[in-house]
Amino acid sequence: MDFTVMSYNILAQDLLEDNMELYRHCRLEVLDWDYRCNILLEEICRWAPDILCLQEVQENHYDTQLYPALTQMGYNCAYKKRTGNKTDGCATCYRSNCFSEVSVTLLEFFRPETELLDRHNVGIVLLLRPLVYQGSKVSAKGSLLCVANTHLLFNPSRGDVKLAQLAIMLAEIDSVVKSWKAKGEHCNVILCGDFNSVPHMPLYQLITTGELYFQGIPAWMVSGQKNLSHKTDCHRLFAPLWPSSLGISDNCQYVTASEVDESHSPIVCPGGKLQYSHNFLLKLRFCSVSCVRPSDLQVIPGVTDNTPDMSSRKQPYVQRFGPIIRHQLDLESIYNHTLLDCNHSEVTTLHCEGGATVDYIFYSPERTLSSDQAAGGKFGSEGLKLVGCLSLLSGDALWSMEGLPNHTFPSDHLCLLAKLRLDLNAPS
Ligand code: KL2
Repeated sequence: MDFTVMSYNILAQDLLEDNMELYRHCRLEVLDWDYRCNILLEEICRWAPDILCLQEVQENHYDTQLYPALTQMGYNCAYKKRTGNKTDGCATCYRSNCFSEVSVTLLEFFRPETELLDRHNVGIVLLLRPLVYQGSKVSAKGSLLCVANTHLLFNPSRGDVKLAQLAIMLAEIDSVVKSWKAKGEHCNVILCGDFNSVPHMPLYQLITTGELYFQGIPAWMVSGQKNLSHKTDCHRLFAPLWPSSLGISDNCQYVTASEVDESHSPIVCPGGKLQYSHNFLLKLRFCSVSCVRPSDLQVIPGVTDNTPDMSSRKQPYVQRFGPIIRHQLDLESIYNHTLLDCNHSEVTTLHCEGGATVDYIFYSPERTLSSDQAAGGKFGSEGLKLVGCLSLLSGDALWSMEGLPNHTFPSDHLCLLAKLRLDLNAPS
């Protein structure tokens, strides 16, 4: 079964009006909501994705224009507005003749009891089962599809918050996948949205490699949106990134109360001082980041020209207790962030202050089964096969059409669109 997924930040009108200086280059008519809304719906109609993940969906526009139009086009929709006083949120829609809904979770990243999680971003995790048509008979069949959609915090200097928001998202996906695995069903994952982070930087690395060594990294570096290395008061990341009371492990999995790793939590001593365990403090002594020197480091003879002693990293406990966050989902990006000419970077968003890739569709890629699994009687393959995707454009190409938004593209983001193949005979 082939199906298409679109991820699209449609630029909420209230955010556009709050940040008008970003759209100085635009003709006024392309900033008008009704004008943009028409082009947007035309664009969705043209590509007719089977699954549609939208960000920056303003609640009043969703209620009065988008929801009615999308329903008319055959979509079922889930919507989650941001908490706090912002007026937009995320919407995930799917064609009701392609999928049936198994479950939906609306996630809020704002956690009043966790100081770090004080921002009002949200996410949606939807579990879908493909509908298969055989003659006139329709049946729900084949592997489940977990579709997660989010818009992470924008603030370029708060990578620590972005990582914690991502961890909540990953923990929710993990728990859906695990609970179905326990029932013997395999579940493929699609994670998409606006991550406000650029390719190959730490947040992206965590998603695509399943692992991030974060100790000592400056918070701005996590997303890489802006180089803030000139700031002297820059905040760095130290373990633990979030308190164990959040209920999420450094494997980005929910932990039950009995599993909470006490070694991470400091003991509060009389007088309010925090006391950390010996093991926890050992983790902080050596970190790879302390061996990486900034290229513009001022040379002080005998001090900054000394070569860091990498042999100290060979000490066994450095590997065993390194402050690392991980996740167990196997995720790959649909786009590789360079255009086919190899000379230009893809951009997914562009305005006066520049262009970048911050939007992604990640998916569970097809992996060939090991001979053991094959011998165990499993046939077919797990994972999704990438059939194709809609090309993005370079910043130069977009500036040659007056930047974003313009008469063709109604948002300051482009849509991402992928066609994927699901093996309906996959082992379950
Ligand atoms: O980068 V975005 O646009 O994914 O396209 O996500 C945020 C920004 C969105 C939601 O908070 O609003 C935009 N400067 C530029 N853009 C901003 C700012 C800002 N100070 N604040 C919010 N946004």
